[in-house]
Amino acid sequence: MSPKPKKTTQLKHLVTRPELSFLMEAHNGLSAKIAEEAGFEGIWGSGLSISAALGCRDNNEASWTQVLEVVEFMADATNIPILLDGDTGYGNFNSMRRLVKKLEQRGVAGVCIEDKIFPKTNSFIRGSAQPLAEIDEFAGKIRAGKEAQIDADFVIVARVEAFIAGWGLEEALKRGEAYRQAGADAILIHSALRSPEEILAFKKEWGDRLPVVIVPTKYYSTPTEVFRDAGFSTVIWANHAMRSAITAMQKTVKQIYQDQSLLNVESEVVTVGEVFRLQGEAELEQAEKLYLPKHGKSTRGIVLAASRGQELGDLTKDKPKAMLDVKGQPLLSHIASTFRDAGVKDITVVRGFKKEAFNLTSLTYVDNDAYETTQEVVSLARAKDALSGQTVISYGDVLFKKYIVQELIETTDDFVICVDAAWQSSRNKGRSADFVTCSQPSSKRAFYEKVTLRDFVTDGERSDVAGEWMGFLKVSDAGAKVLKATLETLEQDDKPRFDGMKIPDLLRQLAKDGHEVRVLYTTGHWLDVDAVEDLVLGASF
Ligand code: SPV
Ligand code: MG
Repeated sequence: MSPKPKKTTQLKHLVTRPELSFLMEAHNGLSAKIAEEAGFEGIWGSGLSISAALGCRDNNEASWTQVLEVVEFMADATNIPILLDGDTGYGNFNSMRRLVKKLEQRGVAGVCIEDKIFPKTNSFIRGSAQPLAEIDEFAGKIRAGKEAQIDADFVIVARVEAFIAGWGLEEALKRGEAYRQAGADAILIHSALRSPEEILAFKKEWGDRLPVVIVPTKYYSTPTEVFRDAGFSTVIWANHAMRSAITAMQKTVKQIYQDQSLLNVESEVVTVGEVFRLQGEAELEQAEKLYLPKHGKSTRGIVLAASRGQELGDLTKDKPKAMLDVKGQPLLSHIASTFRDAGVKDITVVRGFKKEAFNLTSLTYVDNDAYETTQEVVSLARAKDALSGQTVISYGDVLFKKYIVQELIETTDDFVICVDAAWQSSRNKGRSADFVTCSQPSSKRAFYEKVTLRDFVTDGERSDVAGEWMGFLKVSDAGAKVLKATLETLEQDDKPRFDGMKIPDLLRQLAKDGHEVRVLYTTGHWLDVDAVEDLVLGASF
């Protein structure tokens, strides 16, 4: 398929081709798009409609640059040409030159100017009282416009208002001819009569000197065949998108006002889905896939929150540790929002003890109903469906800063854990914690080289301890597949062992199976909630 010609060339063709063409009024990006979707080949940027939509009169109350802004939105929203109703050109020949230049820059294919005096009044309001421009002055404006255009196909239509002002056929023809000689691409002959007699008389005398454009707003009952037979070039349906919008808006708004309810209007209006479609939402969704960084968006989160948290005594009698209040919100809610801030939106929580206490929405829940007789690995296995693509696994009782998750996401290794190198000052030092030995301790060198996990140890006093595991495991897409398969094998081969496994046991198993577990050193900025005072401390997160 050959590419569509530029908009100026399209408009020039519509106006000059022998076959009758139609321009549909639009007054903003949305109505322009609707006109295009209906099948129209071109748009009339109506001065009346644009001003009405802006809430002002068709008397150049909206400045020409404000009109320019509107018409730019229309041009951006569509692929068909726009002929702007440029009123009188908003000033003299110099204003016209600048107008043409700016319209070309903003993708508008042509402009129609009328031979009245700035500021103009709509032709249907006291038309006969409206002064017309001097012929020479107006012809000079056309010449200036034609000479200002850079694109040879930019269209300038000269609108003759002689009939509107009550000056008759002879004056209309005289003006049309002067404007033709000044270089206009077409003549728009306007009439406020209920019958087409004036425009038909004009066309008969005019012949084919230049294409003739008409606006049958007042003589709307004339069959279109009459225009076709008379050899007109273009029919402009000048204000019907704007008028139909008014009808619809008045009806809907009145109904809502009366009812104080949306019930009677919902089925009468388009869905918001249709609004999104017209706005091109689908294209944006595709583009996001192409251009947005993948890591955050496509990373899932799994939070293991099945255990009660016995160590907290009566506090966890009726709800699990993950649902205990920290600064007015459950611990889990803090965890979820940190995940989300880091770009992890799809979060699955494994519930167990008092699962009915989990009342946070927009999280996916899966259950480990055997939470009393099983350990963390079984809980993780219950979230197997969520284990696809890059995934960050954490506990439901650990608070942390978002950069920790972001750093995990940015690594490409298949298995990555976070280790706190400042474990000497950890609150967990005297408690049972998961200390690790690694391929090398945290140091400047470790920043540049890959550090891997050797083993988990419980004795924090050992000289080879490199830090404390913070409870995070990130798996890559490939890592998630390995992990899933490992969970399945473990469950099948040795169910009692499987039931008793904690995440460090699983990591050991992975290492035993020959998978490298990468270590990311950080210092602090996380909190394992194991005691009442931790809940108070958590408020600073
Ligand atoms: C417009 O649509 O703004 C026009 C056509 O200029 S008319 O309102 O008929 O004058
Ligand atoms: Mg107008």
